[in-house]
Amino acid sequence: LPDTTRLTRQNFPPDFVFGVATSSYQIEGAAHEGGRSPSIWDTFCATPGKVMNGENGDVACDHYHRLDSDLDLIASLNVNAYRFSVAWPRIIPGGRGATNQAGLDFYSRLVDGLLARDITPWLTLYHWDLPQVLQDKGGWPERDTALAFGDYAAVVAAELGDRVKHWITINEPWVAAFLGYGVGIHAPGHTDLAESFAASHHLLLAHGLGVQAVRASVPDAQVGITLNLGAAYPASSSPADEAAAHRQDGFANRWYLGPVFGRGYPQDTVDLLGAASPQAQGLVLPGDLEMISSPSDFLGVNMYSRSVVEDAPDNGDFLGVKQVKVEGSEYTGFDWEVAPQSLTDLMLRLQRDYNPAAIYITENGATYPDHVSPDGTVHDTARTRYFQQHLAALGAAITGGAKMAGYFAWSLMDNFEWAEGYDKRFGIVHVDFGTQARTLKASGKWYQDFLARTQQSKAT
Ligand code: GBH
Repeated sequence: LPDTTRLTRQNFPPDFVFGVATSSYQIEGAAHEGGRSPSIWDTFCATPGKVMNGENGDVACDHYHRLDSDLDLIASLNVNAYRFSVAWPRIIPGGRGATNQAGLDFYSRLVDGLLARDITPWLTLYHWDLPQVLQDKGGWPERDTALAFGDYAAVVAAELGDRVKHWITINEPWVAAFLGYGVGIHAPGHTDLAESFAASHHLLLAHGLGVQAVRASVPDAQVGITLNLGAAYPASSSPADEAAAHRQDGFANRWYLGPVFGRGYPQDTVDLLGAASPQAQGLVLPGDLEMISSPSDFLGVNMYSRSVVEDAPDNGDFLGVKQVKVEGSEYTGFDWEVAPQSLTDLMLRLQRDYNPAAIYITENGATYPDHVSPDGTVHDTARTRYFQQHLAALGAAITGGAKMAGYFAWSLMDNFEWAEGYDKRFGIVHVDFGTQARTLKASGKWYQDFLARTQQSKAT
């Protein structure tokens, strides 16, 4: 890797987009205001034992009430772009049907505020806050949920498409499907493998319907999906471990990349799933794969780590792999390995195998136990180093021929970290959840300076 500390904005193409990212339930709060109906995360948080310390997103960063000052905060970072998500239960509280003007107005103000500050809005339509009313009818394992998503996408596109030109349909279908319906550590907390693969098919179908809906009303839109991807490596060079890494790659990466890029589901993973596969369940209807592979303009990738696996044939699940810790590697607060070289590897592999028109890193970041010093700042040198190393790795991917077009740091500010509540902090801005005070961390200062040296046209 190049010397990471010397990295400047000049190491990246002039039109390369730099931003920060958030999501609705993680920052907005105002969960019971403005006509918003409950989402599956409100329900999940209210279920004892599901979220650390019984915490929830009722208040979160109170962003809903602090929009203007948060917009100024974003602008102070010198970013070109801001990635946020729209809360479906604010827009269509009934899941389907009537729209809620207060919800539309909030995002309209957000978008106008960004444009007024010369920041490009990047809108994610679904970052896990499914209206509870749709879960009551079965949620993502039901095909109807994908159809409802298409209608919702059309509403948001009609309302904001005159000003928003960058659209992400679904954030991380793997997480929504597998953690939500398979292992149950995310909402709605179900533990059924077949359900989780039904959900994954309908989330992908929703992506295709979303692409079509956005294109129909915003002809000049750029649309794509965001996948959480992580390169999979074998723990040893034994054929058994190599095969385990290939299975892991099928489950985590190829299962989503294949359909999105028009190759269908990977047969090796279909075979492993047996009766739990969407095919065996009879859920893949004629036309679905065409819809899912509707041409998109970019691939969004959330990258945090890699996986290193060994063969574990007796571990009792369909995959038969075991994640191993790598001796001598650094790990972040979630026990995720810091593996920047794997970002280069992953990007080059995506370009080679799928040839996307453009790739954006739509999330990358790290959690550490931050300590606030007496002067109120957080000297998070490990987080700064993490960003530097991953940006350098991105530079290497560009040099190697990957069509990298942008990078969004996760996250603008500390926020509600799902099942971990407020315990795990990913922000480049510290949030005191007692007072809601925002304080730039050292990593945020570094990013701000890195981008300031380089301010350029934000026309993209
Ligand atoms: C993102 O998900 C979310 O989009 C975002 O809302 C969230 O705040 C952020 O991450 C931080 O958690 O166990 O070492 O193999 C990321 C989800 C993280 C899931 C990495 C897979 C595997 C790492 N992914 N994880 S490892």
